Amino acid sequence: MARILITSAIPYINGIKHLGNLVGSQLPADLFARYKRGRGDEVMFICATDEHGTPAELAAAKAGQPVEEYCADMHAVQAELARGFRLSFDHFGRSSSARNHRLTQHFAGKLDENGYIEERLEKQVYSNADGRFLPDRYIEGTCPNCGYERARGDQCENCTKQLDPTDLINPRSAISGSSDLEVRETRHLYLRQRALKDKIAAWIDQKTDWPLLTTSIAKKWLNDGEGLQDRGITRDLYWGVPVRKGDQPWPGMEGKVFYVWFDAPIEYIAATAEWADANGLPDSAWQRWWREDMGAGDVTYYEFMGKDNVPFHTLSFPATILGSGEPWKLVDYLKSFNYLNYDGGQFSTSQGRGVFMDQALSILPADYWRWWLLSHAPESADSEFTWENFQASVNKDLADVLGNFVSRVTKFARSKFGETVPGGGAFGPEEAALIADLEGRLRSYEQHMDAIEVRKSAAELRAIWVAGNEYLQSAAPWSVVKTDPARAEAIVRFGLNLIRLYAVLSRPFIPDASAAMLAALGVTDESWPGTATGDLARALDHLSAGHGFSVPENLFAKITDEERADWQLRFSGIRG
Ligand code: B3M
Ligand code: ZN
Repeated sequence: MARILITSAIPYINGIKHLGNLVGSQLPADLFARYKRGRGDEVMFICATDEHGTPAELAAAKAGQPVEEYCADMHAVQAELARGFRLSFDHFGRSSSARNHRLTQHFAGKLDENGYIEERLEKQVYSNADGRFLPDRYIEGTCPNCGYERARGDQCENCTKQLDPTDLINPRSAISGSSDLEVRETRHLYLRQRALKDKIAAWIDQKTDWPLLTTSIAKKWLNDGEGLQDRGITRDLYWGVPVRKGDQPWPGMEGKVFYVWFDAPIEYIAATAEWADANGLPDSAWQRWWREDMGAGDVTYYEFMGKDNVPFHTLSFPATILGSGEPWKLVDYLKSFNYLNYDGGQFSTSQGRGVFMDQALSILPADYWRWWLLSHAPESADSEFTWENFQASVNKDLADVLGNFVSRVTKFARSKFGETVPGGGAFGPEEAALIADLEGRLRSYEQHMDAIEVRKSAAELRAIWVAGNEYLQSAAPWSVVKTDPARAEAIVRFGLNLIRLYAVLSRPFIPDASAAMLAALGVTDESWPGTATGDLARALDHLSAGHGFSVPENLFAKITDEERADWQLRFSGIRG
């Protein structure tokens, strides 16, 4: 039994995520976690909310809530949506947890001890009216290049020129609108990533099996232009992990917090500790996943994320771990995704464009979305959600292929032989031929799943469903029953066994439908077929004569043209 650690990028707290976010990390991570559990591996699947930073503070202010309260509420909302999508996290933590505070401070202390932290004096804009330093993008003013009046301190959106806040004409705070600004000096801690460059480069060079998308991004940031830069890891904010050296104060850093991207990946570890705490387990229970000296030597660690998060996970987080000099687990395989677009444009959280997780579940069950999103995952390139394509895939793959197979087999069986598995006849050459075909398909399905080739896995699973339909069509029990009822019983028995196999194999993609299929068959044995000769044939001879079953309620309803048109209109604009 292998030990598999899986983390999904942790969604930011400042709002409900859209389907593009979902398919870029949490959903494929869940697919993989369910698959590995199905194969009998020991899995630890971790996610959390990413709660610190200015966007959280601003979202809370906009909601008129204290930031602690806002984050607690939004965490509950996101946790509920994760349950709605059947995301099977072992723990869904919070980066604002006490565990993450302590671990983040611990890492910073170790990095300092090892000489990887440097203090720098900087100049930054301070807003007297807001009583705080302003990050560059929260300063607005007129662009010196094009005259656009709402240019941001880091860049003009209109002419794309990169700016410094001091370049702006009539600068003002984007928070309060106040122009009572001044430049003040402030001290910050920098992580000396350049000093760790060789170690990081050597580590990345070993990762010859990583997806091209991952390594190309990592190498670009490592080598292009000026290459890997030292990184400021503190901020003058209220909301975050207070800057401390382990459990000691950090002189000169009073009132400052760590940068959100410094503490966020550490939360993968902290959330596993939160899992142990929540289950009343000792530290050794989470440490055996994360500490090489505590048993994590045989753990294989997989990370899932969108492409924009790759530099932080291939350079910054490894810099934190390597620089600590402690035997923490580094990622073994990093699966990254391109973007999912929405109906001719981009999904956008700030503009409310697209379908968001709560809206999706309000119109259709999770499986419909899971199937479409995973079978169209943006792996080799960006992909696009259109309502036409969604309707076509759901209707074809789920309703016409899988749903129809289950319904035809169970309804025919009930009408001819009642609601128990018929025992007559024997399996013959047609069943043997299908088993041989499925044997090959199953091996390739497993290979694609092991390699986290999400689209290829979905295509192979669909082919496995199609093979069952073709078998049924050619075995034609509805004709055979007239001349050779015993043979028809054998076909029906084989068909019912196929439903069980499909439930097991489809579970990572469509867990609810899979559970409904197993419940209809009255079976609890969900074990994945073995890979030895004869194992698949045995798995398809599982249900014996006399075993009761029922016809499941329509597994998948087709999406009608009216529904599609209605949703297309409802989700065409901007979310209010
Ligand atoms: N929260 C970015 C995002 O929400 C960020 C991921 C953190 S992973 C440690 O897309
Ligand atoms: Zn401009």
